[in-house]
Amino acid sequence: PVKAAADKAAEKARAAVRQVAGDDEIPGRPAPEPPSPQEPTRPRGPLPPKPDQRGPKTVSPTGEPTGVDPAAVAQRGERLTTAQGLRLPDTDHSLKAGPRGPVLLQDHHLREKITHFDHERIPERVVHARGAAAHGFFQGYGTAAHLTKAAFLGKGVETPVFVRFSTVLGSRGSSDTVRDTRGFATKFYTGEGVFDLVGNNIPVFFIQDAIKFPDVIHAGKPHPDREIPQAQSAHDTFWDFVSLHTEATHHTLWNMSDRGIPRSYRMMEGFGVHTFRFVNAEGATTLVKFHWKPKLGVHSLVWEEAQLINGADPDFHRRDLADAIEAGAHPQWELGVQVFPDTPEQTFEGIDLLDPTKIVPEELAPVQPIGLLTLDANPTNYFAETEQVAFHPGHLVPGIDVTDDPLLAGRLFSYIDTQITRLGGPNFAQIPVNRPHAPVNDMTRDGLHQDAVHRGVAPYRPNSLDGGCPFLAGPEAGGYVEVPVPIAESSKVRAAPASFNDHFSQPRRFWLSLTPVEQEHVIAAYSFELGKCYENAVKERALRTLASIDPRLCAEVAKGLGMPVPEPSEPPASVEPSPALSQVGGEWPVTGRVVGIVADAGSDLAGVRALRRAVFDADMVPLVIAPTGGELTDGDGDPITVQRTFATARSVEFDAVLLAGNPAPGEDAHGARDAKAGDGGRAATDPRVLLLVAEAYRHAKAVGGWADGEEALRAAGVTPGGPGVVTGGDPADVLSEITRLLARHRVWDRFPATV
Ligand code: HDE
Repeated sequence: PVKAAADKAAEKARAAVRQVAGDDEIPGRPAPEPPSPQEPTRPRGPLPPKPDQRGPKTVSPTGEPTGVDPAAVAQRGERLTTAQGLRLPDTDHSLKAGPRGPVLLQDHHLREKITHFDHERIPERVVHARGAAAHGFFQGYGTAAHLTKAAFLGKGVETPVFVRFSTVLGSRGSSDTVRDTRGFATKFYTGEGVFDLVGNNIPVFFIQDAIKFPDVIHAGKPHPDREIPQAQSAHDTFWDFVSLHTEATHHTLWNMSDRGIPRSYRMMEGFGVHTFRFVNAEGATTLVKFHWKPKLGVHSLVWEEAQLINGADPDFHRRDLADAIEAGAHPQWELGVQVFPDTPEQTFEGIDLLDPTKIVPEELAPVQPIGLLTLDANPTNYFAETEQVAFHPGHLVPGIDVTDDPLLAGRLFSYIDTQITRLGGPNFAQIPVNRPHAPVNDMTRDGLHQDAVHRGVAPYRPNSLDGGCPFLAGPEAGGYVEVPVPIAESSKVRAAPASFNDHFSQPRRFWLSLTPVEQEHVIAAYSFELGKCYENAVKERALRTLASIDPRLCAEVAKGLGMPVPEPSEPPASVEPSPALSQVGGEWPVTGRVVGIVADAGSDLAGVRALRRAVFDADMVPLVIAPTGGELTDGDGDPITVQRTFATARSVEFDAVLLAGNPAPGEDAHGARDAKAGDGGRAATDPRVLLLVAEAYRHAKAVGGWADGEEALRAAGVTPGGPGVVTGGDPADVLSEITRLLARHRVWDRFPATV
């Protein structure tokens, strides 16, 4: 009877197909004349599912946006259940033969719970393992409309995005503020499909050809024998590789500059690195380089600060991003493009646009703003979103195409491959964070972790059984057509163009574009990193590459290493600086800057209250630091909540530090106060406060105080009236000067310092 029912159902289904297709014949059966049915020519939806094909009601069909909240799949109802929805009375005890007896194999809940746990981890990304991400939206300005038909760049078009920032070398659990390149990957969920801009905070790359990627990464990752050091380039194998492989010189110099230690993800530039190709509605093409410009300016840590943070708060960047978004200080970047004519040479002012170790100075090709990115929501679940997001430079939309940059070509191959390993199969586009918001109607089927219950019987083309669907889309229907770029006649070779041999002119330009303070930091960084190497041959070779960048850079680093100054491998090139490459100069919004206010029970708490309000009014974050946790009270106004204690605060957390004064110096205000907290010590003499102030000063941060707050400044060795040291009687005046200083990020005149 089962078979009879199945046959009947199959016959019914065939009849339904015949009815819908308007055709009596089924392919695969002996066909009378005329032969197989013609492919339908007019679009029509796929056949309705037959009763025997209907799967369970699915929550995530690929295709049309479902509006189904993925959270509902994870957690529904108020009772604890198994993964199958069975309600549970107990999840704390294994099923045993008596309270002291052996655990029974039949405990299916124990097995499910532990087995799932055993499989909770997935392989971390081979590079960019440590990241932090946020949701947001992108608004096109329409200013690129004459260059590209990409709809999401149209005027006023708003597109949801997900952005993941990352370090490159470290493992998932490594520290945020290591010296490294940062990833800046953006997923645009456009109406025409997903567009991924998978960029970095450094505009050039170590290698010119993807085939060398395993080499550079093997050299940068920890040594394979002991697996140290973690998340950094200060070791022999990295310097061995980059000194032998001089095309890495430019990227390495950027890493050794302040760009290698950003203050915040919110204060980083982003770059597409490769040259891309825009295509407009008429089919005309231009070559472009993508830039993200942060509204808060480009700012960095100083090296000692970065190292301290790695211990004090390894999640510094992650926390900073999440806190800012939660506080409503939504970070923004303007997307811009440098535009170059699409000539057969693919060069601009002599610079090879296919060489990813080269930039085009902004003075030669200004960055033209084309849209605005705002990050306004933190992920709900780190694993589901930040970990499982899958970027790929080959996720493109009509209007944006790739070029023949050999590094990009390899990436187009690599990213999809890595996702298959990392995310356990080819269906990673069905993971909620990766789902396109445009309708998906592909013909891929099955595979591990298939979430969709596909309808129809014909996932192939051409077909007649599913009405010929899905239908192809020409350019007029939004189809993606590769630009028919002519290929120069040539022969098959393993070779690079001659222009790729210039490895030093651009590093020299970068060096010459930095201010003296920034150059000091570069010298200190090379001295530190090479100082961590053991092999003299490696250090000597690295010094030779520095000699080809600049004799002073080389001499200063050689001095730090206690080594002779070598001859350059080639004489320094004659190039013009590009002032746009310097981070020093200019004033920027102070939004989200953290102002530490040190106070104790005897301080001018009315002043602290007013100061906190003023800091908030300036869109900054006040954090009160007191001897102990709890509240500071003086009986006059609201109690002041203590956010940091002398034990938990470290200077690196603050952009500026202010010391609240005692309103009546000389008197024993402490005794007179109703102090519930903060009785644990005196700010002016506590060694932890003195360290806080001394470090903030050494790191060229604005510091100050009012009333007798000066006492602690002096005790910390900081002279009131010195650069960036603000004192006065009125906290409001002190704050307004501090705010002015913060707009410039650091008190630059305090350098050069030994940091
Ligand atoms: Fe990547 N890169 N990459 N890369 N890359 C990955 O993909 C790779 C390169 C970049 O937050 C991996 O999903 C090759 C340049 C970012 O998830 C992997 C080559 C640039 C991210 C991979 C490069 C980048 C990655 C590891 C040389 C700047 C993190 C996990 C041909 C333009 C994305 C993954 C995220 C991640 C391969 C070079 C940026 C293995 C083969 C140049 C921001 O597929």
